[in-house]
Amino acid sequence: MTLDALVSKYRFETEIYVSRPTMPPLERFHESLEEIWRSRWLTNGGAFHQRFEKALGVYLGMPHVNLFCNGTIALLVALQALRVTSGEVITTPFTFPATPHVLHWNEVSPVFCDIDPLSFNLDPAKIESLVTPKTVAILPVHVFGNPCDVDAIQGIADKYGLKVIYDGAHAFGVRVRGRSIAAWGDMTMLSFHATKLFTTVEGGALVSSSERLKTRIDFLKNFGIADQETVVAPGINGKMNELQSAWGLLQLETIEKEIATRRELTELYRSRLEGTKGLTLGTETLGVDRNYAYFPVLVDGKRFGMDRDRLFEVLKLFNVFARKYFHPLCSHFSTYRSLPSGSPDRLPVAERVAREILCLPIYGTLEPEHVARICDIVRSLAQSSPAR
Ligand code: T4K
Repeated sequence: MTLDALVSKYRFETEIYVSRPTMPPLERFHESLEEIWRSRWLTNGGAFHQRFEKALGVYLGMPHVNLFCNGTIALLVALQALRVTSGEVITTPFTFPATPHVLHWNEVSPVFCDIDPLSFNLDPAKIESLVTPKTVAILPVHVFGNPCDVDAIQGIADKYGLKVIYDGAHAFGVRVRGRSIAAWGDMTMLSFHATKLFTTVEGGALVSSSERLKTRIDFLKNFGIADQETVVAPGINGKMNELQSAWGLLQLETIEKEIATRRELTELYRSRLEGTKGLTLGTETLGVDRNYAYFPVLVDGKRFGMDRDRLFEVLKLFNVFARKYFHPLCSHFSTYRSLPSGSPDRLPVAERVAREILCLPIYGTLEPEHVARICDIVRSLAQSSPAR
């Protein structure tokens, strides 16, 4: 079949995006808004903020949570709280720009480390050779919600006395051996951006097991203010407001259903795409409760019949807007290009994954028939490699 014939057979009427936010029931949010209107309390640790922070800690099974206006500011503050403000930090180039940028803003030099070809996370076997006397911390990312090798990373951190701050922007609700993913490392950042599995429109959190850190972060995210006449640290404004917190409380009621729905969609994708020549699908890891936040595939252009960039463009003709998370690598950005650790020959796996990765649409309101149709499109393109 020609590409035109395939397009007229399978094209979606409306755009299918990589992600769509889960909205709370409007009438329930309206009730929260009425409460906010009555109280006229909009931010600065109001009643909804207090309730959400507590409820989130209970959901995660973690004692200390600090809510934030977004994940990036949360990560920025995490480094300040742990006094990671000079030297070098080992991190991944296969991530969203926020990860290395918070290091840059804290005057820390990122040292890029290559990734594992299956999990797309920092390869622990390659971390140790990058440790120098200047190294102060490791900043790994649980990419697409796949847990990093937390035991190996902690082993290296303990050996060299390094802090570990996890960028868990994608990892909401993930559990490893029955415990929240946020139980590992000195601190974990979660993002609640609109495109995330769990959202508060914009928003984020820091999660730790330390009461001392929780208190310090509470100061740092509120200008360092201890009381009306005392400022104890050079803080910033990182506060989550009451509307976001009310939204978050409602999201907690539906998050398990959202994860279950995405799991079903993931299984459908897998059953329909398994065995497609040139496509590599992710795998399940023993002992991990996943969150199914993303559905990434690797496209081997030669075997599939067209490369990732062509597939990305052709899918748009069908109204399917997949995303190349994360291409280009952060090590290619002008700010980091001159770093020796960012040289492509030192990051062969990350370079290949960034060339081949494609995230297909997944979200709770995506219909199973839509997933089936996306799979039909991808399989037809693979089989026929049609010319227009
Ligand atoms: N670390 C990592 C590893 C991250 O991935 C991120 C954020 C962060 C740190 C920083 O956390 P935050 O400071 O953001 O809390 C999106 C998000 O903006 C970003 O939060 C996220 N990672 C990244 C993976 O994805 P874009 O540039 O792809 O967003 P955008 O606007 O193109 O949205 C993607 C699709 O989602 C759209 O095509 C349609 C749909 N969409 C989007 C929005 C904003 C909606 O349906 N509704 C919406 O309101 O970055």
